[in-house]
Amino acid sequence: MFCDELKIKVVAGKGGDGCMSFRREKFVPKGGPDGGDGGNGGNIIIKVNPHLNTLSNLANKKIYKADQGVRGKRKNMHGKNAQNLILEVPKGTIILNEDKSEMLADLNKEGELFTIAKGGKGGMGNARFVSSTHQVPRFAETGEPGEEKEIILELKLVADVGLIGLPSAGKSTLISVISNARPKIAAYHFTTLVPNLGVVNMGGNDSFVVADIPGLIEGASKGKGLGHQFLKHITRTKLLVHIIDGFIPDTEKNYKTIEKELKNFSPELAKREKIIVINKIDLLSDDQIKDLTKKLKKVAKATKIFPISAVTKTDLKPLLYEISKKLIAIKEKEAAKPKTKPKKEIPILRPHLETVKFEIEKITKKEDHKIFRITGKRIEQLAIMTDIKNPEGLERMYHYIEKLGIKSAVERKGAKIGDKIKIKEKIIPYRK
Ligand SMILES: Nc1nc2c(ncn2[C@@H]2O[C@H](COP(=O)(O)OP(=O)(O)OP(=O)(O)O)[C@@H](O)[C@H]2O)c(=O)[nH]1
Ligand SMILES: [Mg+2]
Repeated sequence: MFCDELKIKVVAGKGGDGCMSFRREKFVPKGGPDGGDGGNGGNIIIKVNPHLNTLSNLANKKIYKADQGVRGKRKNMHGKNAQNLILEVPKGTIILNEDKSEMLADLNKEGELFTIAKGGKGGMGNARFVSSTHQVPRFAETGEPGEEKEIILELKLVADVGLIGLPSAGKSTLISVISNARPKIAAYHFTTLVPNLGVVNMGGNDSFVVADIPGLIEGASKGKGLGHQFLKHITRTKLLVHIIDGFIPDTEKNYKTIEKELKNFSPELAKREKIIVINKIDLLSDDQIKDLTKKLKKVAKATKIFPISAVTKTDLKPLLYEISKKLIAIKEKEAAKPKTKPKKEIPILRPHLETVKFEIEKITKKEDHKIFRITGKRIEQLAIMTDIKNPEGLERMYHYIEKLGIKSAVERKGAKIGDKIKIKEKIIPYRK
């Protein structure tokens, strides 16, 4: 299956809850707190796999969830961090937000990693809350939820093979019979107006992407016809396949026309490896095919020519095998070239949480019972991870409300007893 756009939901793992427990040993009547921390939830990471050509390996699921961190345990045992969930995509994948208004990543390099959803932090166990003034904390944090978002993956296909030729040579017909592309085909020139891309599956992991561009004519490199605007699309291809209509006269001249246009457009492109194909052999006699093959070998200085019929699907296999073989050889040659410093995979670090930033918004106008909504990464995270029904949890929130400067900030806005502070879904009465 071919797939170049996909909408998925990614849900990173929740952090494991911290544990609340007290040492219980024989002959020790009152042991100290020994609840361990929960493990971090798994991140969701997108990774470029250079062997993939489509997004179809991710198309069978709508939601991808990473595992949760394991809960902390007694005896100060830390819960295990969850494994990251790695989603593999082809090179040239871009990641967009749900409504495509923002591009989140543009993945072009082999092995490139991008953390799309961060796992939640594990909650701290009660052993962590011991202080000189607080010897027996009866409170542990809950694990932080993992990030979740809807995203769109889009594949900007980079073609391996470019089909070139005069108008009506049969380029679109060929791509329609060898790949998943279904372009318009017709008996008039310039049927193809924009490039078509198709993936040819050779079985197993072997596949390649073919680009069919509008026909080229004499003067194309100077802007005649349509093809020249699209020649740039094939400058990144590894291999060109020149399709020649065997049924029309002047085969050699037609061949040279295209060669000249390529050279004029880019001498470098003209030197690209090429396979020459004579199409429409269903309309030719064996002698005519032989004769054309001979002529083309000479003019193109080629050792092999591939006579085919795209319409009757005659002799397509040898052509496809040759393309695949050449591509493999080209890729191997490229891989053997000394690379500029091998890149190590970048380890994913938990980003440092922002410290003191928060914002206040008065959300009720009533003078008697004002509600101040507080937003800010750190304070929201604390609110999510703290059970305020637990009196010690509530005390902890008051501690941070004061420490992060929220208390004095709401006071400056006229906070009085009876007013409330809302952080995420939690409502905490203001106190002096
Ligand atoms: N008899 C025969 N006709 C073919 C063959 N391949 C293509 N054609 C016909 O040739 C005409 C042009 O085919 P297209 O595939 O649209 O040609 P194209 O090279 O994409 O043309 P442009 O998009 O205009 O550049 C159509 O009428 C096809 O049916 C073939 O192998 N044999
Ligand atoms: Mg076409």
